[in-house]
Amino acid sequence: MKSTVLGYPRIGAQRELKKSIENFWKEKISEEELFKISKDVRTRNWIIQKEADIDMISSNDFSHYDHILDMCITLGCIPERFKNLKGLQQYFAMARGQQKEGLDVTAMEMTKWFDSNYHYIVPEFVKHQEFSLNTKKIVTEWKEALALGIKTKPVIVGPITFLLLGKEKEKGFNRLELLDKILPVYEKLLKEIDSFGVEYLQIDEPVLSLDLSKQEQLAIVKTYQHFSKINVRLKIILANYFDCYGDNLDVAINLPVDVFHLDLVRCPLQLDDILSHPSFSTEKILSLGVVDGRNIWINDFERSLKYIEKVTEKLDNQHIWIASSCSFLHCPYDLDLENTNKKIGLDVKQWLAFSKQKLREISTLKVLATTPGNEDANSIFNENKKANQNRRKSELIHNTLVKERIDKLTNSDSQRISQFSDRQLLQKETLDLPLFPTTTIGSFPQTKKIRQTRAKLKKGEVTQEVYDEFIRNETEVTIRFQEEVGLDVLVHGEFERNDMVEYFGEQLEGFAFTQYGWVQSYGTRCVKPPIIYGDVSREKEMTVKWSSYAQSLTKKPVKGMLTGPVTILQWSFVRDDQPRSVTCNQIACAIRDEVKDLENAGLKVIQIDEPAIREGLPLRKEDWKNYLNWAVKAFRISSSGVKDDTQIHTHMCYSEFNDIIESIAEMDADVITIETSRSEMELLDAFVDFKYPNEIGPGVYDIHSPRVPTQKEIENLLDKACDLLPYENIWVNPDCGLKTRDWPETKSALENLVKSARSMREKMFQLV
Ligand code: THG
Ligand code: ZN
Repeated sequence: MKSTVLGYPRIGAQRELKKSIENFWKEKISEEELFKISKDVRTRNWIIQKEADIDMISSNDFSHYDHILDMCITLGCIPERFKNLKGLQQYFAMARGQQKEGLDVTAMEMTKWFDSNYHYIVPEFVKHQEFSLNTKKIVTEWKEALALGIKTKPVIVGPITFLLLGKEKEKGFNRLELLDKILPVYEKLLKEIDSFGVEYLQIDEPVLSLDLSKQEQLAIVKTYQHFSKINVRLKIILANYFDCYGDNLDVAINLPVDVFHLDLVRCPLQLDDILSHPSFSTEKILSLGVVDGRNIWINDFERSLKYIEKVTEKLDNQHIWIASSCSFLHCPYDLDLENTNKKIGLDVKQWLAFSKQKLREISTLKVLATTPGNEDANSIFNENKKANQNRRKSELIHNTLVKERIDKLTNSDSQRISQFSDRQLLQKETLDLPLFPTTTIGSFPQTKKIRQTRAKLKKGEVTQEVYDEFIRNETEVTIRFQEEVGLDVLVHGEFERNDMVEYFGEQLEGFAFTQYGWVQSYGTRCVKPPIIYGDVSREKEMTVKWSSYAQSLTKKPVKGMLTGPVTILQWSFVRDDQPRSVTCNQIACAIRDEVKDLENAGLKVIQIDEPAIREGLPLRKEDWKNYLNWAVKAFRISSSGVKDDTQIHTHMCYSEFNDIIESIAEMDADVITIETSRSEMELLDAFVDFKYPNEIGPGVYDIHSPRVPTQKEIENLLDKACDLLPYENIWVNPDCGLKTRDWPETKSALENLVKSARSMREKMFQLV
């Protein structure tokens, strides 16, 4: 029996890597210094895993930005516009675009990694795509670990996942047709790392958790048959995670691979399916993903051991591995860093395990399964059992008032008073906005000063009064800025907030939150997901103070800014002891009360962001309907308590809308702003085909890149949007919040945005 982990977080326990890369971008440190830090991060990760008695430790799970981007480099899948660049400069230009040294290239697209809050860079394919092998990263990391005495298993993304997660940038071909071109490159890769003495190679094919077509399944078969015929000694671990093999099981179980990994957290039922499958083979190793890589609760040892026992009836110990369900990329580093205080009490802490603690869980499970008499392991087992028992019974978790309110919800709680067309007329009167109204998505640059001041408040180095005065000032400056630039619907800038989910989590009951529980979201950007451990309620107003202060400064309408229930749910670590839908309704009621308080405080426009509604979709289509039903309903519960002339906005990003457009329409927000610029408005198609009736703000520039869009570029996009949608319904706004941008580029970009809206208005006057 072996213990194994599919991948480890890579941002650094203290976010060292994040900070170094950002310093490298600012030219504060050299490439050499950056590489030294990244090597430290890898080294520490390997040593931590070794010290926790993990037998099979990954390499190439590290990344300076994203592992799919790394795979693009490994396979020489580099879009033409980056061809003149080299090394790290090329790498980061692909990730973020570049607008310096005479170059002006846009970044590659980014999108959500399955149903997680991680974003990957989308590979770009052209019809005559060529691939070429670059093993530098894989080999370097393998050798580095070897120098520490650790023989790692390199992790790569498999060809089918790589192709399917990418995108055709030209018409007239299907990316799967590139398989014949990409396989020889993978073959070379296998041969080369085999020559170094690599014993196991983990090939990730999480697309096996999706509904695959016959053709896609055949491509999988072809790929792994091809690999099995290559003359190498190395053994292949096929890793699927995030859901069952499902309809792909018949195909997958017959693949000629050496190790077959199962995510038993997301899909425990598949274990029986596999053990009783006619093609089940006692020759293959089963890697049992029993320790959750997507959540932070301690393992239930009793349950995990039951799974393992079941397998030991069919397989000898040599053919069983105990594993994480997926990579720990989605878990924070180390619970030991957390002090217990009011944020995370001792009670809650004993129920939690982060990456480092989960390593120990995996190796303990192995000991429990192989040497049942081991005393240390047994005392850990007893502790684990006790903690799980007292969690089930804990009074911290249950709030009768909340449960009663959820039970009493009726249909009228998720229904606006009048239909959209009537509301639209009333809102036009109340708000008196021009054609092509301009707005932003909510946040303005979170400068270093702001982050530092917040950190000082937390450390007690400034008083609440000084902090509030500081935020008041920032807010006022931002209101004046927006007035000067000429925006129509203003925002307060969200300077008082850390993160759009963390901020609410901190103020709601039933949430705990961490100090160092960072998880990579994209590139160097991290989030600190709150932990929902109990029934959720709102004890007091959360946002009214700052929103109404901002409104008091200006005659223009200010938008109140809230995060929607589905997004709060999706971006938190959620309880696993009740259905997600129940937790979501509890959050929805809390947000509903906040919406009403904002309305009472005089805010006429209120935005309830739901950027995560799409990523919450189950991976398999058969489960979609149920999810969309409760998710849309939760949004409507949160948004339906207001008067007709209060304008409800929502915002979404990183989403393909085609397959959920009906549900988006059912959300019935008066205005939706969406991310569309990186795809050149392609994402609008869904709204057009559906004849989406409500107002819509297709994002006109990509805020993830420091690049400033020209007025012409923005106008072109707006022209495109006007070709597609009724112009009276179009809003003009960036793709997303401006939190990660600096002021100078924000100013130039918004000036261009307002100019282009004005120019559009003139054009329309000339037309009519
Ligand atoms: N919050 C949460 N999840 C998200 C987003 C968010 N997922 C999708 C999208 N937005 C991802 N985007 C970002 C954008 C910015 C940051 C994180 C995710 C960010 N993080 C700061 C950093 O890493 O420097 C840390 C924030 C802080 O200092 O508190 O800026 O908005 N939950
Ligand atoms: Zn957004």
